[in-house]
Amino acid sequence: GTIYQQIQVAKATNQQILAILLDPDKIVWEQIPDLIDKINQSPATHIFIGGSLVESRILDDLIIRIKQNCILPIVLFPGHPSQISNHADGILFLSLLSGRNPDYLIEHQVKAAPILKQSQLEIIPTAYLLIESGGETAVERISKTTPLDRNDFDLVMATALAGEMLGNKLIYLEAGSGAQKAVPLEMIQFVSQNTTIPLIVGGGIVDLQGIQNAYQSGADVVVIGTAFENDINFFNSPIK
Ligand code: 1GP
Repeated sequence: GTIYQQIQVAKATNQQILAILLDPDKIVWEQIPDLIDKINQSPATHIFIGGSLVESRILDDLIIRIKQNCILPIVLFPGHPSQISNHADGILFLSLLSGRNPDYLIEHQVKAAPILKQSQLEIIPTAYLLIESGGETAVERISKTTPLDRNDFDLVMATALAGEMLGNKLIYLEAGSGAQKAVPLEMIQFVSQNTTIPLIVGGGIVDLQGIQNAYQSGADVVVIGTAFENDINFFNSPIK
């Protein structure tokens, strides 16, 4: 089936989808064999690839290299239309609905659409919501948008609901890579109870307990970037 069907099945049967986010700019080429070994030994079900300032040639090379030794689906998580690679399996076609910058709401999508039309990538429209997380994150800086107040559950829920009504297939609650504070668990719960499409949660999750807490609160997909990047033995550590 498609990546999206897989996520839907997982949601319906309470299985946990775990994505490891790799930023091509932060990868040390010599360490890739080790990195792939650790990913293969981990509970990860998907690899997301993205970063703020990725060049497309590095992107292609990295995906080709990963696919030599890893069968997990590779999903692009782009910050810009230049970050598209036909070597991936799918792409989160993001619209940053938390912000009011037209570039990230529709302009980049208009630029990307003809390129995506020529590709074989599975396109997964995703309502992308940046939640305030205790300090400025790269998403906030680069998109020049204000994150949603982490205490304003009603506004976050209304934004997520609008995303669903617009026809998006996923909702992504994002604290931002390396966030000081992850998305509040009560917010995950509130949004998951009031929407029907699968929910992705990521940003600032630093331990295995944090991953479990997100699932228990209603996340269908959890994304881990920085914690694994900082320690490739992250998934071997026992739950504290
Ligand atoms: C960022 O949600 C992802 O877009 C993952 O964040 O790097 O903090 O795990 P971390």
